[in-house]
Amino acid sequence: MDRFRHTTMPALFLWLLGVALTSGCSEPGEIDRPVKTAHDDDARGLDDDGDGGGGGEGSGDGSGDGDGDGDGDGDGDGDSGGGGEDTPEDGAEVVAVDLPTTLSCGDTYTATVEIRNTGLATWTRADGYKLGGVDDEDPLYGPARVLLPDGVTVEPDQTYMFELDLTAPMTNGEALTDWQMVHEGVRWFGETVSQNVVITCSEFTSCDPLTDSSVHDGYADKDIRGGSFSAAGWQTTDNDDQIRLELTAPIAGAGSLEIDVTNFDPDSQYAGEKHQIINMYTTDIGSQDVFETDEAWWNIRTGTNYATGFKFLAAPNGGDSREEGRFIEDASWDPADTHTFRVEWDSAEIHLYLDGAYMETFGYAGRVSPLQHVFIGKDNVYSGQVGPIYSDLCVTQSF
Ligand SMILES: [Ca+2]
Repeated sequence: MDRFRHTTMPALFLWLLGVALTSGCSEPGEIDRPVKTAHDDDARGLDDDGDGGGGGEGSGDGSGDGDGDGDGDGDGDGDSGGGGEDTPEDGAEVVAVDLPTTLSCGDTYTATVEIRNTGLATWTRADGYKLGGVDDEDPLYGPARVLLPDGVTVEPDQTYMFELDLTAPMTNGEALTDWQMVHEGVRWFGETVSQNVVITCSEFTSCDPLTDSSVHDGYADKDIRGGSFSAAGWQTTDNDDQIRLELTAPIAGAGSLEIDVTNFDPDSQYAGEKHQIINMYTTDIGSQDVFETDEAWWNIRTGTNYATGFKFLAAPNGGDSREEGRFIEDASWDPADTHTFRVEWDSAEIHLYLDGAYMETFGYAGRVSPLQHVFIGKDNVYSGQVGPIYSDLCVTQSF
């Protein structure tokens, strides 16, 4: 849950300390920055008419072409101005800002930017007035456009407070979020507000007791194929049964997976030479199709080939990179016992533990693809083992 906690900073200090206001004062700057929208190409020629907005009414109408593509209307305003007025058609000044200076990985912060309309035109959604991400991108806000609600009009000298949910990526670093008013397809205008946001990631663990079908924090998807849930966990009842969990964020760096297994009985449950019962992969393919790719994975494999033991396999980068080893082939597994499998990895090595005891280390360097998909019961290479009950899955991402 930690990763969902907001890191907040007082709005006022952001305004005083961190927020850089740039661009013109008396004459809101017209920045000849391409506006990459469907309306862009047709309207670019209008950039010239900024000072020409002498006739208030006429130019107001002209702005309507932010919706459409006819730039003929707009050009009509172009050189006809010169009414002695300095007030531009489109003008804006920043009144108040609440942008975060720090965010934790994955956190969302509802930021606000309040803008005053210092131009002659009235802002509406239909006329294409928006708060725009400078350079048509924002690392914390995908669309790079914040729209006015339908029906809202911002008359000259009125202010409007835009709200935008900024979400930090799942990597350490810094992100520049910067915003300016845009008359879509016509021009960018007014003051720019910008803030460099420091993003810090701390270790977090995403757990699923595997007692029902719900998707838990930290997971984006839970694909259940067969088996049965109970308070004890999820049990395979057929050798096709599988749960595939997709982590919300791929684990590019260090991490671990831990899971409990009960009712594990090699003597009665092995139905084939090989079953891969606990696995992680980069993608949801989970089969040998990934051997020729740069995928990373690891497997816990059981089956008649391994007597009462199991095999551990780990590949940092495609099939040729895998290492594997056999373990405890003389084990006696009391089905009433609960066994804990734990796999830990970092950028150099991957380690296996069983019931808290260290078992093995393989090299895991050269991994270019992150681990994101967990397969329980079986992957898509071999059939599953019928009978084990899996519970208390926890995946930890470190940074
Ligand atoms: Ca930007």
